[in-house]
Amino acid sequence: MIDAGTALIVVDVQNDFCSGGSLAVPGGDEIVPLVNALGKRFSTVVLTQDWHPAGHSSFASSHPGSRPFALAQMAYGPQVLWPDHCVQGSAGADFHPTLDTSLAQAVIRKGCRREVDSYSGFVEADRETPTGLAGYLRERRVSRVVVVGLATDFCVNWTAQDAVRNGFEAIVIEEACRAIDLDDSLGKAWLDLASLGVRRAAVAEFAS
Ligand code: VGL
Ligand code: ZN
Repeated sequence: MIDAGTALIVVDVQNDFCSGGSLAVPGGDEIVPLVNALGKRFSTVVLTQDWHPAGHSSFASSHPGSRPFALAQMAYGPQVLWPDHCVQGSAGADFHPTLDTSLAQAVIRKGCRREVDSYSGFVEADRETPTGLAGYLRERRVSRVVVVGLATDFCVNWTAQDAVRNGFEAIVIEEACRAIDLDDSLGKAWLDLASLGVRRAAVAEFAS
């Protein structure tokens, strides 16, 4: 086992981000065996679940005349508009069928409010509203998080960044993530992560 002060955070391994999903991340399904193997090595495993109400403000369909992947201005700043995805209670919002969810002690749902998105598992896009994840981890004496899942450049990126902003050491395992990569968002994500001190580690360090 990895030491008890280190938690695995599995970001948004949900049907809509996997093949056949409405916002499929290329190769998204490929990470599932690796994530399952990693999960067995951690005593704290948290899943995040993108969980939007129908008509969510991050959906292009909620902005007449806008197409998916365009940018919109929200009260909290620029927002990429997405195809409808991960609607609360829909099959697309379910975890991938082969993800071993029994390994997780907690599920953090995010993006639940119609008018505010949340890429981060810690704080919503208004940068004010916490999800409760930081408190959960602190109460369990976690000081370090290993982040895997979908998508590298959006929810994995923001979750790892906010882990650091909340005082946790953060590590991203690149092989256990897949990216969307819009306009070099992936390259920018790795630069931002590096500048915050997030380490990019190989899976061999944690799964054996
Ligand atoms: C995500 C776009 C919209 C993600 C979630 O999980 O990376 N990306 N909602
Ligand atoms: Zn979303």
